[in-house]
Amino acid sequence: MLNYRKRFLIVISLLFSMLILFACSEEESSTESSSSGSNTLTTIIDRGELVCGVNDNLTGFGVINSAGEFEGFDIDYCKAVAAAILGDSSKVEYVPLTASARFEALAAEEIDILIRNTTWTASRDRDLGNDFTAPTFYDGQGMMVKASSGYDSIESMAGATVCVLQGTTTELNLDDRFTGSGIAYTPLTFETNDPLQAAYEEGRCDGWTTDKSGLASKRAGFSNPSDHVVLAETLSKEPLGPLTRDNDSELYDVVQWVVFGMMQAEESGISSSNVSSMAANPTDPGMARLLGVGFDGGEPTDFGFGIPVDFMQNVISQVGNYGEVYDKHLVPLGLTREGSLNAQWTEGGLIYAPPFR
Ligand SMILES: N[C@@H](CCC(=O)N[C@@H](CS)C(=O)NCC(=O)O)C(=O)O
Repeated sequence: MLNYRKRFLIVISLLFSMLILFACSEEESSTESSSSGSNTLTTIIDRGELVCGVNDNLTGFGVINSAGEFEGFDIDYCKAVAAAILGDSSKVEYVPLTASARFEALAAEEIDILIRNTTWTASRDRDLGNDFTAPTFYDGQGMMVKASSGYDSIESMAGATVCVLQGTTTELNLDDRFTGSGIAYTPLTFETNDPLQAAYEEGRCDGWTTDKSGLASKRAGFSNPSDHVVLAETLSKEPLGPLTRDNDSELYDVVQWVVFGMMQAEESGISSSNVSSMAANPTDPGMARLLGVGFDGGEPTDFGFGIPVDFMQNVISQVGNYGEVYDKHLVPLGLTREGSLNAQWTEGGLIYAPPFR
C-alpha cells in the first residue's frame, strides 16, 4: 500500500516538474520570438498605412507643394512601397524629420522606414542599427558660393566661413576636406535649413556645403540662380537611399526589391503607361516574373515576399519606373542622368538591378 502511495507521489511530482519545465520553455520561446526583431511588414499590413520619414524642405526630393501635399523623388519611393505592400500608393503617413532627428525616429519606431536624402555609411549601417537598400541616387558633396565672391576652388577658400547642417555627413566631410588639406575655415552649423539659407544670403558665411543635389535644389529656388555657383569639385561620395531598422528583414527585402523592380522596369521598357498591356502579354519570362504573371500559360513566380505576387504592377502603374520618377523630379533641377552615376548600367552608370529569378 505504502509502495503504491510512494509510486503515486513520484508520478505526480514528475508530472508537476514536467509542467513547470514546459511552462518555462514556453516563456523562453515566446520571449525569444519577440526579441528576435520586429516584423514591420506585418504592422504595415495590419495598420493599412505606411509611416514614412521624409524631408519636407528639399524641392525635388521631399517637399510640401502649394497644394499642401508631399512630393519628390524620395516621396515617390514611399508611395512605391505603399503600392507594393497595400496596393495603394496613397496609403502613406509622411513624417517630416530634420537631419539630426531622423535616425532616432527610426530607432524609436516612430516611422517604419526612412527615405530622406540619407547617405549610406558604415557607422549608420552598423552602429546606428540600420539597413540600407541599394542607393536610389548617387550623389556627392559640393560647395556653393556667390558668383561675386571670386572663389573658384576649395583651395581658394582659405579662411572662409562655411554654412553646414548638423547631423549630416556633410559636416564631417567638410572637416576632412579642409582640415585634411590644412585649409583654415570656420564652420557655421545649423539644425535646420531655413536659418542656414538666411545666413548664407546675408553673407554670414562665404560658402554653403551639402549634397550637390541639395545645392542644385536650393540654387534653383533663388530668384536669381546665376548669382550662385556650385564649385566643380565633388568632396565625397553620398549614395542616397531608403533604410529600415536592422533585423526587420521582411520589410527590408520588400523595399530593396521595389527599388530594384523600378530599375528593372526601366531597363525592360515597362512604364506606367504600358504596364497593363505588358502584364497581359509579357514578351519574355523575365518580364513575366517581374510583373508577377505567368508566361506562356505558366504560373506566376512567387518570390515569397509576403505581399501580392503582382506587387510591381501596382508600383509601376501608380508611381512609375526609375526613369519616370527621376525625370519628373530631378531633371527640372538640372540633374541630368546622361554621363552621371545615375545612368543605367547599360549606359555606363550604376543603376543596376540583380535578376528577378
Ligand atoms: N546626405 C547627407 C545630407 C542630408 C541633408 O540633411 N541634407 C540637407 C541639404 S541637401 C537637407 O536635407 N536639408 C533640408 C532640411 O534640413 O531642411 C546625409 O545623409 O547626412
